[in-house]
Amino acid sequence: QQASGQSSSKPKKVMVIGGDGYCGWATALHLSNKGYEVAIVDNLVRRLFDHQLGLDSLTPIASIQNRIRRWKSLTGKTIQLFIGDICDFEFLSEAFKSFEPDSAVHFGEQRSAPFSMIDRSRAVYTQNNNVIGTLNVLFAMKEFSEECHLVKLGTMGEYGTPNIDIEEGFLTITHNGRTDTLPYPKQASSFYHLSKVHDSHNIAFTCKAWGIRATDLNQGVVYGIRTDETAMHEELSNRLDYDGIFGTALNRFCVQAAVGHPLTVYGKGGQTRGYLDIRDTVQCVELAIANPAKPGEFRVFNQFTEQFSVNELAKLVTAAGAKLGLDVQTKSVPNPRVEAEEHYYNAKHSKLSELGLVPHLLSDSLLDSLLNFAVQYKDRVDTAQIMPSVSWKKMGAKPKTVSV
Ligand code: NAD
Ligand code: USQ
Repeated sequence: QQASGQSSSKPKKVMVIGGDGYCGWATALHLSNKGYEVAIVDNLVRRLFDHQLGLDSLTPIASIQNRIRRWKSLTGKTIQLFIGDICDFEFLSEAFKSFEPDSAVHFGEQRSAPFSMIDRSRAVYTQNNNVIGTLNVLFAMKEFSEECHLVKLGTMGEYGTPNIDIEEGFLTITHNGRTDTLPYPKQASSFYHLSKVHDSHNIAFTCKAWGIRATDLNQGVVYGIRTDETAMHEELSNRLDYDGIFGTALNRFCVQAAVGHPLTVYGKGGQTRGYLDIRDTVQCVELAIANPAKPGEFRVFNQFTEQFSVNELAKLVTAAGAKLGLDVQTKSVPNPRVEAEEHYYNAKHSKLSELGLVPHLLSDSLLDSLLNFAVQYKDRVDTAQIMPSVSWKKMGAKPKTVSV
């Protein structure tokens, strides 16, 4: 098992698509630190969404250029930067030809379920951006980097919440006396989550048809803020979303606790998902790169470390808050989504552990540090952004504008 980009004579080259985002920035720095030669590809559209919707990260974030300059001045390591849209095939082709990646890690998608459910145009944007972007990456690999390994961020939400155990990508079924191993059934519950299902099908097909090598990382909900590298300097700081559109469950609850807002449990709160620390996101991606899929192989890893229901998360944050002297309340909010609120959930996640993942489990100390971080930046919180504003049932074709 190759542990770092430096162990062969020439450093391995990794293209991090979406490298200015939450998971991508932490991963780009981690891989650069481990000796990989890294290039970030990003069109900065995530920063544009913030401007358009009046949102902001809890933490102040430097421009991508300043981030990369700071990294170079601290470590002497260069990260190349390609600013552009992967839906523009000419741009993507030039980036592939110029950088010649050994691996492409693809984080570069519209990743919010609520964003994809705002209105028709956001639903169409999400599926267009995600499905066409991924198709372009597959074509660029076929044309210019046939040996390149695609590490694609999928989501646990592709599986939905079936009443049987969730396997890692494939299910062996016996039907009318015959047995086959087939893709695990997909039951996504937003236009965003569905875009990932479409991506998975396109990737699986091109592995078969063209011999592409790919790993689909079905990631759970990510929490946390600091990694060893982003903690090195405030200009390397990662973003942390807490708003009702881009904020995810545990990160939101910690910020809510810090500002004295009741924790927003949607509906009955039995919604159970897989979760992982952002320090494990970067570790999992590194493991996938260091142990690539074979030509023609379509691998699926379930990338999370623990399962929690929303009620369990609320209890954990309440207890951690009490230790810091915070009086944390919880409020059941009418669920803006259409999803099961009480259900069976047992998802396998052994393949990354078999490759050597040593997880950072959600502990009291971690919750304390996340909460402390939220308290440190609480003056930056716009409490008007906390309540959910996007309804799965009420979305329509009419463009939704945001009023102040
Ligand atoms: P993010 O929105 O913070 O980052 C995505 C980045 O991709 C942004 O910098 C954006 O500008 C860029 N991007 C989007 N479309 C692009 C395009 N067409 N061309 C070039 N760049 C583009 O999201 P994130 O939280 O870092 O998530 C990264 C990936 O991981 C996504 O694919 C997401 O679906 C997946 N994921 C995230 C989580 C989570 O909890 N954050 C959980 C599971 C899976
Ligand atoms: N939830 C609440 N209260 C909140 C926020 C969320 O009860 O304030 C509930 C939601 O209803 C849902 C669950 O918590 O049942 C998770 O919601 P989320 O917003 O944390 O996560 P989700 O919308 O599923 O999306 C996030 C990322 C996405 C990624 C996905 C992984 O934004 O990119 O694909 O997590 S997974 O959930 O495994 O599909």
